[in-house]
Amino acid sequence: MSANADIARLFAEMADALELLGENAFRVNALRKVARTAEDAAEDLAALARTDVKTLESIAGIGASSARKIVEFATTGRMHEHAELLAKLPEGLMGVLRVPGLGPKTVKLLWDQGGVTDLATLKAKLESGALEGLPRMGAKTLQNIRENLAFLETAAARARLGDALPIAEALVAALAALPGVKEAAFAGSLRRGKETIGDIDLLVATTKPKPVMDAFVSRPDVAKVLAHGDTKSSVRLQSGLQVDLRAVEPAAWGAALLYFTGSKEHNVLLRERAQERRQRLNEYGLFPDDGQPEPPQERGVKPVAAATEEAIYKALDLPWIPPELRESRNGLAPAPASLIQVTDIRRELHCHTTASDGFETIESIIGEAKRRGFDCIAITDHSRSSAQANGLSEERLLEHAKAVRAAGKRVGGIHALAGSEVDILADGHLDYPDDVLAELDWVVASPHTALKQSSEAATQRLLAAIANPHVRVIGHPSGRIIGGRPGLEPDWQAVFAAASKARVALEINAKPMRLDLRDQLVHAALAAGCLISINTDAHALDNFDLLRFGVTTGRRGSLTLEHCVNAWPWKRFEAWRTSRGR
Ligand code: DGT
Ligand code: CA
Ligand code: CA
Ligand code: ZN
Repeated sequence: MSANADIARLFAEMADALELLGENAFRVNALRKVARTAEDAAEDLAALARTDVKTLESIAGIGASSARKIVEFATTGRMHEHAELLAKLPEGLMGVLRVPGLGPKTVKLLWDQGGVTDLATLKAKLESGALEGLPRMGAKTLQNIRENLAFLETAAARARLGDALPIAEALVAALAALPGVKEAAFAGSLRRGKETIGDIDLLVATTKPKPVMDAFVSRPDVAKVLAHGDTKSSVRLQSGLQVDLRAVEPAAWGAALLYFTGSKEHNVLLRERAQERRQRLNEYGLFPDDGQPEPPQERGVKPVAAATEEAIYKALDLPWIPPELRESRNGLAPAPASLIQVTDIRRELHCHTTASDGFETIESIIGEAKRRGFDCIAITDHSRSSAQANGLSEERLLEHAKAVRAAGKRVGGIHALAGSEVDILADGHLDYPDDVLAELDWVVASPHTALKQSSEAATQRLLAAIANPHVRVIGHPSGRIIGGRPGLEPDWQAVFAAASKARVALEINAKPMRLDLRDQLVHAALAAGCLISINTDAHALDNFDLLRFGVTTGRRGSLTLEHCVNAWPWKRFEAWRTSRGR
């Protein structure tokens, strides 16, 4: 999976570089096609490159020359053409492409005619007015670039949970397999499930840390060793992620895991609680406080608890607190009894097929939902205004609904709902008239365009969608892309009050680039009495694996089974689904 993502990134960067260099569009498009193919490929392309080049070459979109590049990457971890292409550009120019809304064409113009070579020169020239008067660079465009650059700066350098977690899991598995390693885990914001993480914090328990540190810093995916000590090391991976590794004594494992999981605010609250009870908590354990200034572990004081997190919380008269709830907004409150878990989810209520922009047939995606043990799947292809996503006309929609019901019967053993992800247009109207929506079993309504409208307009827009009696879920309510665009900023309290009253669920879209609603808003929505629906918005079969990111976001918002419509017993779900609009 993650090798495919690397391959996709390298090809996309080569396409961008060629475009910046003014190369012909055919080569650029061919490379982009390989990037998309690699991103969506179900099979591990690097593994295929090592074992079966013929099959690799025969995949649509990958020709002999691309296959050769993938083989080089699979065997050496490099792609020399990529390096050569990037060397032809000013070092920071590719970074300018990270500004939302700036594509290769515009960046080429800024470079050729405006002398922009990196983010710093872009910023300086925007401020000095040097870019005014360039072709296609009106005052409004320049102002947009300014705003997007500011957004990039605030979002800078943090990795998405969905990118970091698989990498951390692979690192933990590799560390756990080393001789003498008793425990290995990731900690920090990643363990708390934050939507973006600054760096990966890894922890191992071992009595012989040095060989573990040596093995860690000499991994092939390490681009730079930032620190290499006996119990502490830090590296930068080729993907750009920073990883910190600490080794601790097995007897202090729980105390270290607790400390390095954070949050800092949670640690402070725990230390204060320990102090009130004449105890001292640090990364080595919970100790009796004997008033001596020197750290207790250095004086051979025996800890009250240290080996597990559970033991430390218990010694502080607290239940174990799940990492997702160790944020300042929760204080030291215990987790709700039925905090949502991945295994609670019984159905997927938002997915796409080849009828719009998905990659799977109706039957194949229903089959996958069944294999995963779901009792129901709602097929929700895009509506007519989403032309770029091949949205369905009214006629196609009604045919499609028939096909969904027929496919559901053929697969059997699972409820297949014929639905739609209907666009909420900028003014709040839905993209199909009510009499068409009334023909469907299920309606998710989502904003896709006009995501920069005013807060007032956004509020009216979402309220109008909630008021429609056919709508059961508002999909990705803000439309934000993490690190990409901020999305709608309505009066959320007004939206939550209306959704709660109308019993319309708000979605947590589990796609790691969305996680929308975000955790704080889930928390606020629940406080207002809202229902929540967690969906992967699957476009491909392995997209169902993204569910855990949505569940983590729900947990961070204290979502319980009772408030999640995907977790309800079937009868309760059905009663709710059919309770309006018909
Ligand atoms: P990040 O990496 O910015 O997404 O956020 P964290 O929470 O992973 O922070 P990081 O990597 O700086 O440190 C990992 C954990 O280690 C942090 O959550 C709590 C603990 N920690 C680090 N420095 C301190 C500190 O100065 N005081 C306390 N109490 N805890 C700390
Ligand atoms: Ca961290
Ligand atoms: Ca760190
Ligand atoms: Zn959508």
